[in-house]
Amino acid sequence: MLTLYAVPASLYCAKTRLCLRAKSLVWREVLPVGGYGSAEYAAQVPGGNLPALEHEGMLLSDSEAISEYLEERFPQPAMLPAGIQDRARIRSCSRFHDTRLEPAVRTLFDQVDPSGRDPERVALSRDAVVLRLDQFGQLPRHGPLMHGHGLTLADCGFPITLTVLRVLDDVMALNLIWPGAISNYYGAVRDNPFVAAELETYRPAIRAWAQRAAEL
Ligand SMILES: N[C@@H](CCC(=O)N[C@@H](CS)C(=O)NCC(=O)O)C(=O)O
Repeated sequence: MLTLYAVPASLYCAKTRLCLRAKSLVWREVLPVGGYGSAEYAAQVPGGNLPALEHEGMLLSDSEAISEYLEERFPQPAMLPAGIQDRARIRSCSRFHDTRLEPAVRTLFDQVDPSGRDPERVALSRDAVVLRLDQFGQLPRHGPLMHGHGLTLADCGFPITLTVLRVLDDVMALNLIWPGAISNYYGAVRDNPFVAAELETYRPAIRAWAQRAAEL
């Protein structure tokens, strides 16, 4: 049995859920013991971060480590290409998501509430997001998705973060203009049935979070 520790509005939990869906796995989803940020959960998962996956007596955290574990433990359908260099490229793109794009988007989170918003910080965050979107548009992509037409490990984080960005843009009126390559990618990846299924539940969760934070 696979157990996913997750909360509905968490971006990295949605990324991991998408990987589970793409592998057609069955999993049980539970809230972190004692609640998000609790000492009980931190005692169970050092660092206290979400998501975490429990499987066959092992508890693993970090979405990237979890994805790679799922790929090795459940190799079909493959979510890494066959060639060594293509596999490396996909891993590199996925790391770009986790270490470049998403952290830039995350700097907007504490600015959603208009009562505590600092226009200078929003402008800096917006510039950082624009830079990362531009860089994302230049990543080597071999097909409409990161590699061909099927989902790879690198296609799990981007559709989630782009959806979060759309919601934030809407709530905070950021007026972002995406590079054409990103709009094309987002259109193509949302056509994937696993992405569509995940976004059907994730989009309302992140929208509700943003609207609550903005007190709309
Ligand atoms: N690199 C980690 C990042 C995970 C992450 O930032 N998770 C957030 C929820 S979306 C979290 O747990 N934040 C609270 C914390 O780190 O204590 C991953 O890929 O799993």
